[in-house]
Amino acid sequence: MNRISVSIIKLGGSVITDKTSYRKIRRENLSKICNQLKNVNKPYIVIHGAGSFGHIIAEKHSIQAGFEDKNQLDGIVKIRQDMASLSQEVIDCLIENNVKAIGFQTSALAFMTGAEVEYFLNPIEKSLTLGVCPVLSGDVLFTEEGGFTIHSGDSIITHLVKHFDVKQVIFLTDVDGLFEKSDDSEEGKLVRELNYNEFKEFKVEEIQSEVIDVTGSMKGKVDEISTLLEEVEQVVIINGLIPERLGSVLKNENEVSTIIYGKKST
Ligand code: IP8
Repeated sequence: MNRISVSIIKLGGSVITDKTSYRKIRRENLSKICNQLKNVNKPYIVIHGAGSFGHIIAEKHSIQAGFEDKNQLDGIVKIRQDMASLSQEVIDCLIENNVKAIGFQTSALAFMTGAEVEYFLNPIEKSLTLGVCPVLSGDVLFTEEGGFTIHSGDSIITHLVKHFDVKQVIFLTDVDGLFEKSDDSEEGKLVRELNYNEFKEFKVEEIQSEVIDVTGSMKGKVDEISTLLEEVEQVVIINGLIPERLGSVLKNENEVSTIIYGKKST
């Protein structure tokens, strides 16, 4: 079977929302990011994180623990409502920038049984072949055993790379890339490039953060990237608070970032 070649752009929750303030969008930054996507003429999927539209309520109602009591249902209803409005903001902004974007509700396309997430990807595949950009987000998934669980945007990517021929995954985060501890300074040093084997040995320096993230911030991301590298040619981590960097990466220009090469590129 011929797999569709595609790139994936993950808009981290911290670059499109203020994670410390419930339901607060970083509107100006979102708009600048969407502007960078204006004239991209290769197929790509946009996935966005939940930021303060998901993580705050998820933690309050212990959604990641699965169903424990009926009070949690108010939590999942609220998260779905909030995520729908965040996704709509992202989609509207993309459309304003001439991107033919259509939103897909992740929890309506996927269901979890045991550790396996089963997706119905035909609509995504068809939209890509027609030249439409699918937009998905982290979500609360229904599950066979636990009732429900949090499914992060990064986990969606891990699944999509098995189905599509993903050339490049670009993560927009609130830092310049991956940092490693250096002996001669207190601050970590930005790592510009890593190959597959170097990444396996890499110990990320977690930047301390006060914000609530039920899916595990940079450490969680590093674990997901590890899996992605089995399939993907290249993973790029950039600072999405400096949106022009996205434009440069899309044009293959040298930019402040961390580039990690996948197994197939070794
Ligand atoms: O922000 C989390 O997705 P992420 C999804 O990509 C929810 O980790 C609903 C908290």
